[in-house]
Amino acid sequence: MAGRLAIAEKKQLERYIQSGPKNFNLLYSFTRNGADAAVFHQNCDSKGPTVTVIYNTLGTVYGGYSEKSWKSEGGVYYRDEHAFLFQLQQNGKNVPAKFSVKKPDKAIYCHNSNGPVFGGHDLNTFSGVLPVQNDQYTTNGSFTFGHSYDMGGISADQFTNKVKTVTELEVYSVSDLPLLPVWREIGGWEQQDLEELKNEMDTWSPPHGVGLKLANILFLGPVGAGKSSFFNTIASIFRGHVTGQAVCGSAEQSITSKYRMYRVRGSAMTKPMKFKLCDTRGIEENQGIDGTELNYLLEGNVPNGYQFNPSTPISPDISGFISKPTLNDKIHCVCFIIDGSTATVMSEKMLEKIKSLQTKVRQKGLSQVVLVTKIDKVCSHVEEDVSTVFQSLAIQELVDKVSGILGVPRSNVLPVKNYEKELSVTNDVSILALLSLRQILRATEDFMFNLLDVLDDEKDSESLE
Ligand SMILES: Nc1nc2c(ncn2[C@@H]2O[C@H](COP(=O)(O)OP(=O)(O)OP(=O)(O)O)[C@@H](O)[C@H]2O)c(=O)[nH]1
Ligand SMILES: [Mg+2]
Repeated sequence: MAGRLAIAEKKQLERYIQSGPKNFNLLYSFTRNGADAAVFHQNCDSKGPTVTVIYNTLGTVYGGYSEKSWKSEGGVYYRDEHAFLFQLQQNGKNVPAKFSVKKPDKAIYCHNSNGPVFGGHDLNTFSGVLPVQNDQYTTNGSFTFGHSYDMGGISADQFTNKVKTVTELEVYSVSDLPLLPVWREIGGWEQQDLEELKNEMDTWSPPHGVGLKLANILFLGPVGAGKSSFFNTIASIFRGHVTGQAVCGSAEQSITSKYRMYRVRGSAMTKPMKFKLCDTRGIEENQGIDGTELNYLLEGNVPNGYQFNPSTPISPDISGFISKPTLNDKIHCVCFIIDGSTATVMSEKMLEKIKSLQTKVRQKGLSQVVLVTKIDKVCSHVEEDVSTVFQSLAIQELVDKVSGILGVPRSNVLPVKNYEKELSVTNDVSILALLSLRQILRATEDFMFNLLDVLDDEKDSESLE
């Protein structure tokens, strides 16, 4: 069981702990092990640095960190200059705050009949065994915030909403996150590797004989996943500087409102490459592209520049509807784009919607790949240095999970970091994006080779007649 702490919250705690990327391993939780101080000690004693996280019934998340081990004592304080209390959420909103220890001699208090206790006693979580009712625990602890920790003017009431009912208490051990041996081999991260990849994309064309001038690749994915940013990333690589040709941003509803079949080229003077990247409006739980609309997109009925309209779904009545699309108008590969920092906590409804779109894509015999974006938000190693991506345990686990959730082979689940805040292009970001594009084009070729087989079979049977 992974615990409730979200990826972004772990990263926030990592920043507070301040000594590089961390691994959080769940040792104990109320819901898994029961609210019992003896079990807390069995699971958490002598485990080194830990973080305790409390989730109250009003959506406030708070707790404490200490690098000193918990112990079953009769009541002993341990010194820790690096201990702190923290708040991550207040009433369901992200309000992160760190409260450093001011009396390090009293950083934590170990008693065999108590759960985690910070300070003397700023945060005394619980003692003995707590009953559970309707999945809630009423703690018997106490709060004397400000005694051993500097609360910066925050009152105990603000910290805890004055309630002692909690839905969960978790204790994670915290350790340095090492880099793994490379788990996915790629060429390299040098300028020469980048040039080779660029050249491969530049000279790519549909297989001879299939009757296609270029490939159409459709981007599909939830609002804000990074679809438009991925196009911008690819365009930036070939232009040599970061461009914002496709409008991106963050909003509850899709920023992209038009269907755009983008070409990629080095400059206005150079020839475009032989594929188009087709950007769509984001998928939402209750609106956005559905099965019928996807069908029109896949069949090539929708004109470039079509203005998506949530209240009027795509139909043959829309302006510019292509009623007799040729093979060159159709989509040849679908690329699902998913936000890596929220992929594992996607709502059931969103997941159902994506799966139903995937089924449609499979029924058409089209290839599909999954791009997992925002990997800089998933692993601090990657945030610092993108070329560590295939040595990151967090990214490896993410790829495995997304592959399982969406039923796509791991080789077609591709981690990417888009250009978003950068002003200039870098080899590592560009190479990772082009590796994904290469895999997308290979998947596109798979579909085209299948088409070629059909065409050849037809020719053979004609020649026999
Ligand atoms: N940190 C980080 N941010 C990213 C990444 N990719 C995209 N973003 C940010 O995520 C936000 C949404 O990106 P968009 O490209 O507009 O997402 P979209 O999928 O096109 O969204 P809609 O058009 O609204 O459906 C923007 O603020 C981007 O800057 C990434 O790899 N890392
Ligand atoms: Mg967009």
